[in-house]
Amino acid sequence: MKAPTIPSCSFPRGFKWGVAAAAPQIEGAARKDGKGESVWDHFARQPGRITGNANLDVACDHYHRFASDFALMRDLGVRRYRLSLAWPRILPNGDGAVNQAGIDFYHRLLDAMEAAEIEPWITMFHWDLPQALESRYGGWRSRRTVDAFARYADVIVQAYGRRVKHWITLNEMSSFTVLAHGVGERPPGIKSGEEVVNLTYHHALMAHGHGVRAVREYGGRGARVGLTDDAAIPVPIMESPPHIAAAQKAFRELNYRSLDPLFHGRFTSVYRRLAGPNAVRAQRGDFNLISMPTDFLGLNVYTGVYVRAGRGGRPEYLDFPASFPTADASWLRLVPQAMYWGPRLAQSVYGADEIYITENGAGYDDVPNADGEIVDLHRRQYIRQCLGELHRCIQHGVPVKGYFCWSFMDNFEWLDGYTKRFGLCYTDYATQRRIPKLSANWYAEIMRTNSLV
Ligand code: GBH
Repeated sequence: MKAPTIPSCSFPRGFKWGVAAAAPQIEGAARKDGKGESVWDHFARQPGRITGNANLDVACDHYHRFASDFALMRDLGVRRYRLSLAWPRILPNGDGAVNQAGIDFYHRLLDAMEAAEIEPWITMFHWDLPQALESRYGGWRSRRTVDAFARYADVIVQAYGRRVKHWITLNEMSSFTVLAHGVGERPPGIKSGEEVVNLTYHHALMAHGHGVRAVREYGGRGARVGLTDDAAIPVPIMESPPHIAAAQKAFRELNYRSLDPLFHGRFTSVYRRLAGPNAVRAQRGDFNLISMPTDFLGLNVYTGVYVRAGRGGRPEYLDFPASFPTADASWLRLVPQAMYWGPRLAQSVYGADEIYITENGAGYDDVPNADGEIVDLHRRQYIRQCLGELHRCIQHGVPVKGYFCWSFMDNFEWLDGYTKRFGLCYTDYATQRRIPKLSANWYAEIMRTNSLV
C-alpha cells in the first residue's frame, strides 16, 4: 500500500520562522557589570505596582544561561531569534559614558548565537529606558531622550553592525506612551493628559527615525531596519465590502498616533480630527526623521477588535460579551482573524510592502502535570488558528515574510510579574530549568516543515 499523501498548507519558500524575547524580561543581572537602573527596575520597587511585587533582578537568569538557552533553541530547530538589547547596560546613565562590559556581554551572546547558527534580529528598545533619563529629563516627554536614543543607536549599530543585519528600532510604542503617560499604569506611572501622550508618541517616532538613520549610516551592507508596532486590529464582523471599508477606516482611527504619521510623514486630517487641540506642534525636520523609509513593518499580533459599518459607513466598535473566549492574560481576547486583518489592512491602508509578525502567542497560567509535562493544548490551538489565518492572508497576496513566536520561554510579563506565561518552554523559576511545552515541540515541526497540514 502506498504511504498516504497528506495535502499540506505550505508557507512560501524561504518564509522566516523564529522565536522572540526581550532583554528586561529574561536577562536578570539587573545590577551586574555596570548596568544602570531601568525605569522598569525602578517601577518594580514601588510596592503594589506589579503582581506579587515581582521584579526583574533575576528573571530567567538568561545573562548567565544564554549558552544553554541557545543550545535548547538549536535542539528545537530555531534558526532566528528576535532579542533586544538593554540600553542601561550599554549606557548606564542613558547618554553618558559607554559601559564596555555591556558592549562585551552582547558580543559574547552573539558569538554563542553564531555558534548555534541562530540569526539575530535585534530590537534596539523594548521599554527599558535608563531611569537616569526619566529622572533628569522626564523620559519620553523630552526631546533630550530622543537625542540620547540617537546616540545609543549609533553606539550599538557601530558595535554590532558587522554581525547583525536585522534591526527593529522600537517595540510597541503604546506601552511607554499611552499606557505609561495616559493610563499611568506603566513607568513612570504618572497619569497625564492627551497632550503629553501625543508628545511622547512624537518623540518615540523621532527616536525610531534615528534608529533607521543609524542603520543606514553604520549598518553596512545588507542591513535592514523596521519598526515593530502593536497596531490595534479591527476585524469586520461580516466579510462584505461595507464592513471591510469600515475596518479600513477603523484601522486609521485606532492607530492615528503611530502608523498615520509614520507612513504619511505628516499629521493627516485623521490625526488632527482625533487629536484636536492636543495635537503636537512639530518642529521643522521632525517628519523627515519620522518617515525615513524603512525596509519592513513589524506587527505584534495578539488580539483584535470587532467592527461593523454603522451610520454613514462609520466604524462601530463592538464590546466583547463576557463569555468571549479569552486567554488567562485577561486582555488577550482570542481573535485569530486579527492575524488575517492586521497584515492585510497594513498593506491596503498604508501600502506596507514587507511585513513580519514579530510577536504572536498566548499567556496562560500553565502548570506541569504529574509527569512534569506541560500539555498546553490551549496555546497550541490558538497559535495554530492564527497561523491558519496567516496562511490565508499570504495566499491573498499580502507580503508577510516571516513569523516570530512570543516567547521562547516564560518570562517577566510586565505588570503580571511571573504569572501569565507566554513561553513555548516552561521556566521553573525555582531551579531555572526550561522544559519545552507540548507547543514547543509542535512549533518545532511547523518551522521544520514550513507548513501546516
Ligand atoms: C507584547 O505586548 C510585548 O511586546 C511583550 O513584551 C509581552 O511580553 C507580550 O506582548 C505579552 O504581553 O492595559 O490591560 O488593556 C502585548 C501587547 C498591549 C498587551 C498592551 C497588554 C495592555 C493591557 N500589550 N496591553 S491593558
